[in-house]
Amino acid sequence: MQTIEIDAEPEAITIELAKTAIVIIDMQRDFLEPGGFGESLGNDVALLSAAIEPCKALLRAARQKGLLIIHTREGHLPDMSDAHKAKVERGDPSVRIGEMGPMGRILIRGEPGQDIIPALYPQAGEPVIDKPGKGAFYATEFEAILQANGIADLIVCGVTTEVCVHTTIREANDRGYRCLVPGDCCGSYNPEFHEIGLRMIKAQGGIFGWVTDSQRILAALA
Ligand code: C5J
Repeated sequence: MQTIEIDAEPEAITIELAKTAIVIIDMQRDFLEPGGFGESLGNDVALLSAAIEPCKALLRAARQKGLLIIHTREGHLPDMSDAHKAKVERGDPSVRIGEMGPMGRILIRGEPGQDIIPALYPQAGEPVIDKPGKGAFYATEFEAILQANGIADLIVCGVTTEVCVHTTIREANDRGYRCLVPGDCCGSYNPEFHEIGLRMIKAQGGIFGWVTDSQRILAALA
């Protein structure tokens, strides 16, 4: 069983590759491309694109090493029975969840905008978790997949740092998973939230997990 040490803050972390999953959170067209959910909320979606190449490099190395790779997509059933009123009724009514946009109905499963961006598209066999919430655990099969694969540690990438990445690692931390977050593989519409979000994870001795970058993970995997 291969064990590697990855340089990180607040300290280096040693992981067993067979017990580690890469989790790519919500790298969806709805968040990263114009005309989707992210833009409908008034955000500059271009701010998230810096995370694409680091994620791509990490995915390439992880696939070579045979790590479990799990992708998530935020979104709702076409009848929106899994979308709380409190979530839907926010923002401009013409561009809310379920309304028609240039990439189909906003944040609805099966619509082009809800799918993962082509640059990071899942390969056959990689689980894709459709989640109605911000975290990957709520109302999904995520934890069952982790348990079935004997996963203890997560390397969590994706968008946005302070929303779905944070919610997922906080939930994972409470369930006993160690989370390592490569900051350059994450992104936010608000760069300040991204920076502070990363600082929050590693503060207080790593209260929610560890923070590193793709280069340090790639060096450890090489
Ligand atoms: C948001 C996410 N920000 N994937 N979703 O609504 O972070």
